[in-house]
Amino acid sequence: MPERTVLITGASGEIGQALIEALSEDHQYRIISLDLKPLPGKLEGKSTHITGNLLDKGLIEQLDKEYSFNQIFHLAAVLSTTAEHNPYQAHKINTCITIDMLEMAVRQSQRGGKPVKFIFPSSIAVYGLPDLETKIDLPPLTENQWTEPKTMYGCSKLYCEKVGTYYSEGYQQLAEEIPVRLDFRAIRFPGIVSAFTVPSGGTSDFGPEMIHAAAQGKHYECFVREDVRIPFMVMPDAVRSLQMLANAPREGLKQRVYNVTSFSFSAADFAAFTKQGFPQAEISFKPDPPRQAIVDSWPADVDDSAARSDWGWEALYDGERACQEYLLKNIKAHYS
Ligand code: AKB
Repeated sequence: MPERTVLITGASGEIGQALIEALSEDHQYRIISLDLKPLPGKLEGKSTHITGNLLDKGLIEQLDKEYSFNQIFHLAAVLSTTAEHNPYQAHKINTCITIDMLEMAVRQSQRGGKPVKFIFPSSIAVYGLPDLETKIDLPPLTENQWTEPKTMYGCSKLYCEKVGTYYSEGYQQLAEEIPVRLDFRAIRFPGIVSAFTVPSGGTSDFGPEMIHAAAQGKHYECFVREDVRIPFMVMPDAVRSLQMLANAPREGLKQRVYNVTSFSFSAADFAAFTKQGFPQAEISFKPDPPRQAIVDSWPADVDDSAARSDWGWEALYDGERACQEYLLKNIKAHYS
């Protein structure tokens, strides 16, 4: 009998699908998933899926009435490139929906007399470096350095980190009796690479796009320079980090927002690994200046020592293992 009811929004996206797979292996969870799109057939039976738009407030009210959640993984968002094409819509999806979800979670915390855990995927897009020279000279960034985002996506992630922290620590602070609040926990992800799905609308997508194109025998024109470097992580580590943070005892957590990382790769590193697995791969580089500028404003590496010391985080896949044992093998099988 499941003991915990978990809500996953944005469930049909890359992380959502992988998280449903992982959580459904552990039978203590009853999973409610939600997305604009249905889930792919392979996930059938693993969750109770609701197809709907969270901009429709009636939907959040209905969720609130029908379920009592112990944990909410609020993954629904538009990524950085898509957000730049329609910043106002991105604001509504990335921030207005998040605050409505926080409102529901705090109501549920108060009703149940216990904090609902609200797990939020943030991003390296909250950082914003002024120029390439600064980026090249910097050591890995901690959570509080250079949080000067250059994109609507980065602004909205940073705002949600702050407002989620507020709902956990300051909400109704003037009330006579401090109410039960929620328990917000955020992970700042680097670019994520999955062997089974291709991201859409991100600016770190050049890595996964390159490998998936090669596996399908397609030419790939990379939209950033060969030397550009940012941190990455493969999907199994990303999902593990969400589960680890969600399960970490509250007393050990000294902050609410944590960096996690695994390996730092340049576009040229991705191309070299792709060619090891697919020697016929055709890769060319034609930087798109606005997207290049976004990636140049993100750090080459981040410092995840707080996650390591507070909740025992450690990536299982470094760059070599990620490519050899996870990406190349699974991508080949996936497209064969
Ligand atoms: C994006 O490129 O928008 C995302 C991210 C770095 O958060 N993958």
